[in-house]
Amino acid sequence: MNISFLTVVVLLALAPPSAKPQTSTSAPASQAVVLQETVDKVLAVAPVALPIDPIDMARFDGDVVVRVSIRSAQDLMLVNQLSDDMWSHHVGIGGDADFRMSQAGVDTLQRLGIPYRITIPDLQNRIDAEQTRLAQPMEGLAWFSDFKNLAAVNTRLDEMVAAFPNLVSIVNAGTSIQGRTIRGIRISRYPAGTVLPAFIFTGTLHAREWASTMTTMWIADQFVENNTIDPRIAAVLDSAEVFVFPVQNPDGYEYTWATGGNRLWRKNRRLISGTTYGVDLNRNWSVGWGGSGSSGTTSSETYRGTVAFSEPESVGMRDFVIAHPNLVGHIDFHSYSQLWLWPWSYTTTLSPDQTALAAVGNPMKTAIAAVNGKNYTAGPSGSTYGLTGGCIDDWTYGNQGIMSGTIEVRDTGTYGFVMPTSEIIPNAKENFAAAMTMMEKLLASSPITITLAPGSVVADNTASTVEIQTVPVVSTLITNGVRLKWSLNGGSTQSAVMASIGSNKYRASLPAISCASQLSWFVEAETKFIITHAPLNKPTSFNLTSTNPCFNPADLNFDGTVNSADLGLMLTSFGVCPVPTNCPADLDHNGEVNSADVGALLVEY
Ligand code: 0X9
Ligand code: ZN
Repeated sequence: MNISFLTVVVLLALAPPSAKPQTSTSAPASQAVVLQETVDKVLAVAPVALPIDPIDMARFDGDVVVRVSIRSAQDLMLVNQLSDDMWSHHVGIGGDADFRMSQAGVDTLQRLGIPYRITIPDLQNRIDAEQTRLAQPMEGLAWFSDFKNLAAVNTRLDEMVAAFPNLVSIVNAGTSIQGRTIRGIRISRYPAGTVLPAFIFTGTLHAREWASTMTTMWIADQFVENNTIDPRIAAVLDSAEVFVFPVQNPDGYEYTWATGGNRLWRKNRRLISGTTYGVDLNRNWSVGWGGSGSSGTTSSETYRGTVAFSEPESVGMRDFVIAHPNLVGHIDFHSYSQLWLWPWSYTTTLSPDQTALAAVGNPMKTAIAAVNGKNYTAGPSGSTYGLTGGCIDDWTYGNQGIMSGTIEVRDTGTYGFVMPTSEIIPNAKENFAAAMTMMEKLLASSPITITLAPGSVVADNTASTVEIQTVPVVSTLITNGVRLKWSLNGGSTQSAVMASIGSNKYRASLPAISCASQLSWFVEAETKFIITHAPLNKPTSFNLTSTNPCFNPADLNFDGTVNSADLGLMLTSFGVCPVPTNCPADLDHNGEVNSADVGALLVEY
């Protein structure tokens, strides 16, 4: 189990020759680049056969979790040789990271003088205690009193549908590599396909992160159970639909529960070769795929796969998201570390929407703290956490324009992945608050308020002017993003870009409508993250019905019908008789006033 400095020197000598040498004269920025390259290089080195426990082992007797202070690339390389299971994937020089390793590995840290602190001295005991507890009957206990396996999650989703069939329906995002359906629910008061903003909350991309399963299930549960009781939930459901996928990695999750499985499994369950399994489903997405913080080594916990979207689980989720272009917000829940990370995660460069992301992200952090006083660190992932290429949230944001990010839920390492049950509900509640805040902020970011030009939108037979004023809140409008939309007598929807007239005001015309016509219209304003409608974010319109009767030029007295009174009026105007009511309109004396009388009149004149 000893690792000598000679080994380190040999490993360094084996490093790819293309790696840039570190120079002491580099500017800080390029130093950071060199450090990152060194980190990547270290992680790219295939683990050498050291006598440490393989990750596939079902038991972890003698292993501890240790928080190591990574002072240099050499520290990182050494620790990576002592552990192939980094618990907090926060790889940064000058920071701390948690690793599972054997006691012998810890002794080596000690000998090498690398600062460390044992955070979980009795890992297997904790897993054993969890297994014993989970083996007890749970009937009669509240659902959130303990963690739940895949079957129980699925049953719960089905129960939600059964209890609220008009609100909840099952949706799915394809099939895992072992053939399990990736199941979720849709929560909405409106029929599927209704155009309104949507949110998606996802969990358990990493199998062992059980707290993320419970967090997403709690969000689903709150939205279903309290859909009318809680006014904030009711308000969101008035304007939006919500999707929840609690387990995106069903095979991996099942494996963390199964006899013969592994409580600490992270990846999916693709058989790669021999006894090597698994692709990291949070390194398999196309934005930043293959970048820093991912590995090309099949046995690595961050193995990215052979190509972006090589895995059916990521394909299924990708296709679900693509099929729902109305999605405006996404949170992918992980554990642990108490972080709220928004894009980008593949680069430290700030996203062009950093202002908007922070305008929603900082209140989310505040909302979390308001529940139980927990302080989550919030910020752009690349600089807050470290680089991780190929993650789901970079894709939902970068490819789909969805406001997204990753929440690492409780805790900060005292328990890690094996969390006591007493943490389930407090953790879920504070993260529900984060989700709620994202939804409310986005929905309230409606960039438009309506101010109609005086006297507009009432005239028959003349075009009507609609004038609105925008109030950008979260992000700015896209080009030609303010549009007037209408439909005449239920026909197809027409659209006109509203012209900017200054002072955040926009104007466009509705077509003239004549008698007995109906015009439905609304205004939409599109920003990067959301399309808002006026009136409201609902599938409703303003309606304009012609107030005038249909005009017939023969209806000379405008009473709505053409009759002898109109003919009398005509005769009067031609001077036939002075008073219309006494005028002998029955010119041919056949007993009725009709077109023959008009003919007689024309003959005479
Ligand atoms: O490494 C990961 O995938 C996440 N950490 S975890 O310990 N749950 O594995 C962090 C992802 C951070 N990057 C993004 N914001 N995507
Ligand atoms: Zn994770």
